[in-house]
Amino acid sequence: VTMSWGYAADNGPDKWADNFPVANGPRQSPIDIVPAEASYDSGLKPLCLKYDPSTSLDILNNGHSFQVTYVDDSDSSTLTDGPISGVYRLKQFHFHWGSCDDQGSEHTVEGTKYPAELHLVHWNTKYPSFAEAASQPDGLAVVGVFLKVNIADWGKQTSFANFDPATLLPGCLDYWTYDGSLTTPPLLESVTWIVCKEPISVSPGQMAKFRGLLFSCEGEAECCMVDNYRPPQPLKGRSVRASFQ
Ligand code: 1SD
Ligand code: ZN
Repeated sequence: VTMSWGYAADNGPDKWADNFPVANGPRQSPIDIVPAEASYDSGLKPLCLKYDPSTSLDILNNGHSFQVTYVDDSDSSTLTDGPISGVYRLKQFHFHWGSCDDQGSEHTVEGTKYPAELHLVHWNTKYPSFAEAASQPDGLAVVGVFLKVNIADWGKQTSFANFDPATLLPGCLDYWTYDGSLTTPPLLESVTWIVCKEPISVSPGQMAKFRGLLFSCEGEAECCMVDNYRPPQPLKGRSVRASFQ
């Protein structure tokens, strides 16, 4: 029986290359974003995100995060423009977070870690399915949004039916973009990353709920789902572009 990947010492990011050699490939994610090294590209369009809340399907603990899945058999929830061409459909969103507020994001900004990072995963409809898109260099586009903890929002709660992912976006959609990979095995180098400059706010109570989720299955020793992030990977000569000056 081969051990499956995770975030512990014996199966975490440092071990992923044993089973997924592309872990050391030329366009791995996440990265540390150094704003001063990013080049402003006036040709980058604003992001166009059109989400239909009625297409949210389910919420699932997949053993390494929790994700909300969307119906993706038509162009009902899409990402267009920004750095990409064509139409990308929303497949799911999920989060990565830390055991404390000092860590948890995958991307970092000049070494600064945020407590959590949201990923909205989209696939290029020039391919027949998510699975086929996931292995193409222009197959996926993931919008990353940093979360910061805001004490003032403690205790705020909202309903979950018809969940509109647009409510998770920051007010300003300025972004950095670069060519990268999935941040979890199989680490496929198929992702156009779009990382929003502006974080969204989350309450301490909400972070506590993230940290109360479990990696472990029913009947196993309880193991809290925390620190489910991959650290920054080498840039290897890639350029990071900014949509803003
Ligand atoms: O971690 C997710 C993983 O759960 C899955 O959604 C994958 C896409 O198949 O994407 C990665 S990530 O690169 O968006 N973190
Ligand atoms: Zn992710």
